[in-house]
Amino acid sequence: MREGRIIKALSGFYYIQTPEKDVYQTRPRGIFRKRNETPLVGDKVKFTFETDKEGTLEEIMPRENELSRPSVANVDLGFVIMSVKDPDFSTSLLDRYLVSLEQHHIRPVIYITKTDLTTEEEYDSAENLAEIYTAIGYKVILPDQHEQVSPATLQERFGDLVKDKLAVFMGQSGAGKSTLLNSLDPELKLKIGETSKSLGRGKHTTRHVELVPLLGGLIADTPGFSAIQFDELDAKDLSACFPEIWEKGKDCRFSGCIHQNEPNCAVKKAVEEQAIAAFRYDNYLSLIEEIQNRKPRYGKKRGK
Ligand SMILES: Nc1nc2c(ncn2[C@@H]2O[C@H](COP(=O)(O)OP(=O)(O)OP(=O)(O)O)[C@@H](O)[C@H]2O)c(=O)[nH]1
Ligand SMILES: [Mg+2]
Ligand SMILES: [Zn+2]
Repeated sequence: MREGRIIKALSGFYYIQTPEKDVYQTRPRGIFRKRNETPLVGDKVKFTFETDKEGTLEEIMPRENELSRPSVANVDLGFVIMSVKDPDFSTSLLDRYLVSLEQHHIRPVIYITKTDLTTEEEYDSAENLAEIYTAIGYKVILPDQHEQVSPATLQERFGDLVKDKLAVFMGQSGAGKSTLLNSLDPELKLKIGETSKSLGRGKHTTRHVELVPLLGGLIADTPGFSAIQFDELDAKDLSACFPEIWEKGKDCRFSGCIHQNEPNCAVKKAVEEQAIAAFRYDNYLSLIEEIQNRKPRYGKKRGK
């Protein structure tokens, strides 16, 4: 029995990389299907091998965490890749990605792409947003407006962030996830797609999750998505996914305050005093309402 990590899942095969960097193409044992258990990219696993290329996936080690969109296990770091335009920047979408990571206690990093396409004014507003999110406590990477992209400058920018970690790149289709990975390592030659000019949307070029060795760790390129559901999140737990709201919420009159309609709410006061950005609070409120209006789910969580 050998140990490794699933780096790719495709057409019923699981590709397992060993610590020595050998890759085996494996089929899972029937027992996984019987138990309704699906191996995920990122899983640490045990496998047996028949040849030096093929084998059988025998056992999945316990997971530290599990993201469902993108579908990856044992994630240390989530890069939210947001384009300033094509597709347009949306704080409401950004906040949804952040919540989906915060919910799983995965550290988010915000990376802004396509700054080369901006006017001065658009770049200024991107800088302004970067400042707001930095003040909240997030690491934000905002490239210069007209910089020469090279693997060396990018590697310097990422520094040791990814070293020994499993990171995922997540974001809308067309945001530039695969492009950024190719810029980090031109050997990768990941497929990239045009953004539709008329719709300003990406074309879902990346179709499966794949881990690539980069910057001393592993990074997952993932298919773009913008629909995020929060089926597992209760209204009372949402404020923990907004660090600045969580912090101010400690001073609320009621201990169970969800900062919606309660009197003497320290969060609402902070918004009035502009200590919390109004758009962040608005995004928080829309999510609270979405959760409150969610249809109750019956029965067990559906297996995938
Ligand atoms: N001008 C400019 N174009 C970019 C930049 N990054 C990506 N693009 C373009 O944006 C389009 C989409 O890029 P992709 O890397 O395929 O986007 P993706 O996020 O991987 O998209 P999916 O795989 O569909 O999720 C391509 O035409 C890229 O050339 C950038 O920094 N500047
Ligand atoms: Mg892609
Ligand atoms: Zn409150």
